[in-house]
Parts: sequence; C-alpha cells; structure tokens
Amino acid sequence: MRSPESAYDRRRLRQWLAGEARAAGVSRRTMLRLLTTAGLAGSVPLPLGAPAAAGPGSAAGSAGAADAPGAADAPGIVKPLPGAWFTVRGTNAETRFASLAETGYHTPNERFFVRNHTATPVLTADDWSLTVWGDGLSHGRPVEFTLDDLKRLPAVTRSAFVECAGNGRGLFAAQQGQSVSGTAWTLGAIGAARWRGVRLADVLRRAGLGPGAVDVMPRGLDADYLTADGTNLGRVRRPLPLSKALDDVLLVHEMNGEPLPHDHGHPVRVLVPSWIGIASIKWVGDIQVSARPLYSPWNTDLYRLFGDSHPAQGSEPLTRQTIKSAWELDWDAGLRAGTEHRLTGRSWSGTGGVVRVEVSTDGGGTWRPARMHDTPRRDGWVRWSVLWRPPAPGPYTLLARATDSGGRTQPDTTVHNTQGYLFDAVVRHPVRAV
Ligand SMILES: Nc1nc2c(c(=O)[nH]1)N[C@H]1C(S)=C(S)[C@@H](COP(=O)(O)O)O[C@H]1N2
Ligand SMILES: [Mo]
Repeated sequence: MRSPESAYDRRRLRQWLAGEARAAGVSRRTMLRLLTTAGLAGSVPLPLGAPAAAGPGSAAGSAGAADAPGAADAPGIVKPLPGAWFTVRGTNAETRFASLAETGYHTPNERFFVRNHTATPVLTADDWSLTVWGDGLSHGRPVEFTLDDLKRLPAVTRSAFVECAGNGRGLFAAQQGQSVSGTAWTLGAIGAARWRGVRLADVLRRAGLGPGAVDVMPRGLDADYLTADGTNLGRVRRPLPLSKALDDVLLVHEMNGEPLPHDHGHPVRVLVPSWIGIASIKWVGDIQVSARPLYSPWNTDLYRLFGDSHPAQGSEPLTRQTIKSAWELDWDAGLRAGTEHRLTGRSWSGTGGVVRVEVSTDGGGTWRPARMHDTPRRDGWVRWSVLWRPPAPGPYTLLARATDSGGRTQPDTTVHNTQGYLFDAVVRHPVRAV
C-alpha cells in the first residue's frame, strides 16, 4: 500500500515534470535519483548546473547570529549540561532517560535534548523577523512578520514531543551488530513540551497564500552546515507539503510557559507534530512558499532510508516518527535483589497514541502488562510502571514493547538503513541485581 507521503512525493515529481522549467535548487544528482526512482530517467531534460535555491537576498531575517558561548563540553550549546541530565555527543546533547523519572509529563526545558547541526545562534526577539516569500504567494512579494505581528494572530497551545529521526541509532550497532552513520544516540533524543504559538496556516494566509502553492520550506538562521567532507549544504531547511503545513504545524515562541530558550529556537521555531525532529526548524528566519516542489539535502540525501532493504535510490522522504519505549533507568543500573522495585518508563509513537505496553524482566521469556499512567494521545507519550522483585543477584535484561492505536507493535528488530533512522525494535535494557 502506498503511504500518503509516497503519493505526495510522486505528485510533486509529476508537478516538476509537468515542466515548470526552473530547477529550484535541485542538484543534477538528486534529480537523476528521483527520476530513476520514478522510472523516468532519460525521459526528461535536466537543468545543468542549476543554481542553489536563492532566497530574497538578505531578507531572510535581520537578526544577527552572534557566536554562542558554548558549554565547555558541547560547543555551541548555550544552556548548562550537567552530567546527571545529559550525555554530550558532538554538537548535540542527549537527555539521560533515567533523569526523566524525576520529571512529570512534560520535559523541563533545562533537561530537553539539543540537536544542533552547527551552533545555537543567540538571537534577540526585538531584532527578529520572519520573511514569507516565493512564487506560491498570490502577489509574489515577500511579507515580513515581527514577533508582535505573530502574537496578534489567534494563540494556540498544545503538547507535543520533538524526537530526532536518529533517536535510538546507537542500538543498530549495540543490539543488531550493524554499522550506521550519524550520532549514536541511545533513546534520549526526545522531549515532550507544552508549546504556545500560532498556526502556520494563519501566517501563510495572512501572507497571501496563492492557489498554486504546493510546498513550503522554513529555513533556520543558524550558520551554513558543512558536512564532514567539507561540502556546504547551506542553512538548515526542509520542505513541507502544503497539506501538512496547513494542518497542524505551528510557529511557536513559548516552551513550557517560558520564552523559547536559545538552544530550542529562540525566538521562534516551527513545530511539526508527530513528524521527525528535522521538520521542526529552529530559529526560523524565512519560509519559502512555492508553486513547484522544493528539495533540500534534508529531504533528498538525508532523512530517507538507504541500504540493501530499501529502493536503490532511497525511500520517500521520512515524515512521521515511529514507535518506541524506554525505561527510566541507566544502562546496567544496579537494583537490590529480593526487594520490590517500582520501575518506570515511557512509550510513544508518531502514528497514534500508545494503548498498551507489555514488559519482560526475564529477557523476553515471559511478558505482562505495564500499568499505564497517561491517556493515549497522538503526538504524546504515555508513562507506565511495573513492580519487580529481582529474585537473586545477577544480570537481567528488561524489555518493554508498545502497541499504538493504529495496531502497530514494536518489532524484535529494525530493518537496517545506512543512516540509522527510525529505530523501533524492542530494546534489551541490561540491569544488575546486587
Ligand atoms: N535551524 C535548525 N533547526 C533544526 C536543527 C538545526 O540544527 N538547525 N536541528 C533539527 C533536528 S535534526 C532536530 S532532531 C530538532 C531538535 O530540536 P531541539 O534541539 O529543540 O531538541 O531540531 C531540528 N531543527
Ligand atoms: Mo534530528
């Protein structure tokens, strides 16, 4: 069965092929790959040496990106990263899942994971503006919004998690013996917050959304991203289909009742509920509205599934998050044998609320239901608990397996992909009874 996203991708490709002639920043290589995927290579003339998508010059936000004072151990992250809460991974900070046991449903801003391609730009709300531009606007002229302009639109508050597409990536190696590229997160590249902002739909309509628009592409004000081999991919940006943009996407300026912290996109970020984290562009400075399909490295070479089990030219661009569970325990946590413990964890899914969690304390031999503490909600997680008395000292393996409202259950293994996205397998969590 084709997913709506796949149908969407094909529609975009058809629109492209229908001959809106200009290449909107698509590399020849990318175009060739897309055409090959669609079985159309050779049938369409390719624009040679197409220029990178050009923004409206300096209109892409007037805020200056000052160099962020980085924490000593994570260059570019502004907030403190105490070891009890975070594991630093390059320019990123992973939340230690065990530290969430002390928190409620929402992840405190201080403990929320940070995924930075480069460094947090320290921006000032007063200097910030958002430029909405592109040939998908009916009048074709760029429109600017200040934060005060946004705040005059109807306010929306909602809870949602933001989770990196690579969350759990380290388990491809640790649990499945497979090598993948990218940050080797365990399970803490996720946080849930209460966000406040405005509907992107309201902003787009206010900007003069035209009938021909098909894609919108928010872009961050952080620095250009250079890959390990030195290729400049430009500023972080990823197209969204207009249908999603008009559905439930927000532009948010508050996180858990506070102004959005610097590391999480101050003063304004995009929030794309239930989709992979890269869709939720931080420090958004401009949004291109296009009558043609848009491409960026973040929906072509990145954030698709590549590898032996996937189409030679990659899957469709990833959209919704997958399903996962995590124990609020350190790896190899010590638990007293012969004592009853109340163990806790969380489960979530991008395709529906989690309705059932089963746990095993004997490495998967026997299973029993966990006690659920939250109502299943789309875009949210559920907290759960289970009582367990380790019978004798020694090593044990804890497992938790979630099922969502769509009937999807975590599998035993995740199909490999070279960039380690969307790990969804039941995690084997080692503990020691002492
Ligand atoms: N401008 C910009 N937006 C960005 C990123 C970035 O590096 N720059 N990282 C993305 C990725 S990959 C993820 S997972 C989320 C992480 O959001 P957080 O740092 O607030 O937890 O932000 C997304 N938005
Ligand atoms: Mo991410």
